[in-house]
Amino acid sequence: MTLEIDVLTLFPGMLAGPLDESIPGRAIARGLVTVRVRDLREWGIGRHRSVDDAPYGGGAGMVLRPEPVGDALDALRRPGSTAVLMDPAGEPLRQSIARELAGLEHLILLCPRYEGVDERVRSLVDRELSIGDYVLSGGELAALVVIDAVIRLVPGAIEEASTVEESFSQGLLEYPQYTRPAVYRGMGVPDVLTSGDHGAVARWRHAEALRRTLRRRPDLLEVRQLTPDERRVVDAERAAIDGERSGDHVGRSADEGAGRRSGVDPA
Ligand code: JBZ
Repeated sequence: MTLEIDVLTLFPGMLAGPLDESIPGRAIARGLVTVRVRDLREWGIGRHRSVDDAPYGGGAGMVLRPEPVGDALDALRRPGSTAVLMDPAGEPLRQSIARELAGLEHLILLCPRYEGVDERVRSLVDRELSIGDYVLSGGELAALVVIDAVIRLVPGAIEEASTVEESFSQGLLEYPQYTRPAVYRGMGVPDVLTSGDHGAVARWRHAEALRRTLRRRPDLLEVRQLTPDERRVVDAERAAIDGERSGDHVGRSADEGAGRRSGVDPA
């Protein structure tokens, strides 16, 4: 069964490139997913196919009118469709939502422009999603993020091995990856990776994923039940972190290069 996605946008050209390439491009070419990009202006009002108007009550900018959106949804919806409004006030996208969407048969992604949609449009959709807390000019890039996250989860879109590894490390950051050369600008490769001991490699990678997650995204560990082995790794790393903070630590740990140095966001 193929997942069908309709994207409603005033800028159809923004969608084409990214969907032609790489994993989405291949999944679409193989017929695992169908993506149709529809110009909202098809449902614009009057001779000028108008889609926006000034906000009641005044204020800067324009608002996406409800009628083109309502008519477009009426035209595209069928039993089993899920209509999603991309909006900064939507539910933050996460992997479990991507998994839900990947199991649907028909997804309609509505991409607003201007200052956003008329409030009454919210009652016409099934859910509202946001890809994160930064300001975008419109919903197209957000919809592309949703499409990419969803398409990878459609059976056959990526190598089965990748999804198995992903489920093993569910909710953790990735372990460090290395490839040739063995020494790059004086930096070597951890010995365990060239040891040929596959069990040791797997244990090291899992421990590294846990350590990195603890240092960079401790929030991810709070919602994760740890096995006794995992608990030992995390406790040891937490002790190491405490040692570094108390000032007896010299030099840099392997993982502090790019991360945040305090819990305070300077923005
Ligand atoms: C989104 C005007 O349309 C917009 C503007 C910002 C924006 C979206 C749509 S969707 N931000 C997000 O996913 O956070």
